[in-house]
Amino acid sequence: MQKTYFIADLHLSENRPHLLALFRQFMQEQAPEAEKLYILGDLFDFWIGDDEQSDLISEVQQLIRHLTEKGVPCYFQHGNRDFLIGKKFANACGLTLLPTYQVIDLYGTPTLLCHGDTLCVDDVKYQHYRKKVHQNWRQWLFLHLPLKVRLKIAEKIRAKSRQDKQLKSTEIMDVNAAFVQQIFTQFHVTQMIHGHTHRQKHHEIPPHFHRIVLGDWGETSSLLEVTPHSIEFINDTLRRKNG
Ligand code: LP5
Ligand code: MN
Repeated sequence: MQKTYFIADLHLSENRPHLLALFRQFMQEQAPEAEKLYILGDLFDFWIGDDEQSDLISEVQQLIRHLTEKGVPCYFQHGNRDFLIGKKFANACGLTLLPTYQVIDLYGTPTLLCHGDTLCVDDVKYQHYRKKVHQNWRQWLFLHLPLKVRLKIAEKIRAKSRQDKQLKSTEIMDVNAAFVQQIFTQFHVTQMIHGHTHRQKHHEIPPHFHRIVLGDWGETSSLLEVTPHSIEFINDTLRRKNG
């Protein structure tokens, strides 16, 4: 059967092996049946450069490589936590990097894909921070620092983000409806798929717009399965293997 999977916000980290187990299950059991897999950002909890190595990173790389070698193309958009994933990592697993906004033909429906953080324009503090960390010269400097220093800086940013988030309302951290409309118009689409806000839902916006929000991964996975005839969320738990 023709199907395409979309996932985002797995936030894989060494501290949460359950998430890696869910990802492994998905990549081995479901993803091989798809025509394409789109990862819309925040695959990792944070990323400080393609030169970092860990068992987690090697396994994720291997899982993606096995999929792409089987002939299932795999596409990646950067999230706000792993925007530093670069060509070295992508090439090692056969991943195609996409720009911040990408329009695809999804079984006849032009569909805009993005991580979702850029739609949250009311979160002024975040957008200001985002602009800075996306400057090429800043990223170049950061990536030339020793790994240990980069890790320290990332931890500082994470701590500050956690602290700031406690003071922000859920509305501020959600997408801005007017901005979403602007994006629909700008890209000439009536359908978009994004993650980031973790609020898994298919919003039908009159008269004919669809905004499909991917969920984050936790106790369960969060997949969006699209076929020529259906759009469905799937939330799987870890299936225990016998033996
Ligand atoms: O990710 P989530 O959902 O928890 O929160 C996001 C926004 N926060 C972030 C930060 C990431 O979580 C952590 C990223 C680690 C990156 C590592 C690489 C660093 C590379 C630097 C290259 C130059 O994205 C959060 C949003 C929320 O989504 C909802 O949309 O609100 O945004 C913030 O909280 C941002 C803060 O308000 C402002 C942060 C300023 C940080 C200043 C750092 C000072 C320390 C510098 C030390 C040298
Ligand atoms: Mn995110």
